[in-house]
Amino acid sequence: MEKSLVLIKPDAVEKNIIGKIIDKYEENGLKVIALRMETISKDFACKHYEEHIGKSFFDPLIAFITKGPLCALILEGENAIEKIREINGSTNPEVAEEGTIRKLYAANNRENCVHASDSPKSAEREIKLWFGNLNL
Ligand code: 3AN
Repeated sequence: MEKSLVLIKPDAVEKNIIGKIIDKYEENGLKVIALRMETISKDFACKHYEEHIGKSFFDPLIAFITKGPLCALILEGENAIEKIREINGSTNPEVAEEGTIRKLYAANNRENCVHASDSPKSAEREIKLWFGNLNL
């Protein structure tokens, strides 16, 4: 069984679609094993997105991800990391596959509703960052 860190970003919380998004994961056999909701600080957001420091979209990304409450979840399942990224769809909703979360609900490539770990290494780092206090 594999674990991945998922964020339901502030745009999705604002749109009242937390339930619809979690439903997509659950109906694809993924299990929610941890969940928290909060508005994160800029410092914490920079740690989460540290691989993007220096990129042109970094500052607006930090402003966006800290603008209101988000949900952080750990999902578990077979092949969870790849499966979740398929369910989420491409970063840019215009090119995302039909039926994916981003195709259905995302406004653009910044306000794109969800984040998910992109590799086992980033899943380990992100789970420790967000849920390091849990004994999983
Ligand atoms: P993904 O979340 O699809 O793995 P990353 O890791 O390349 O995408 O980018 C992290 C986040 O940065 C994206 N989810 C999105 O919110 C934002 N982002 C990525 N590329 C752009 C871009 N070209 N313009 C604006 N925001 C972007």
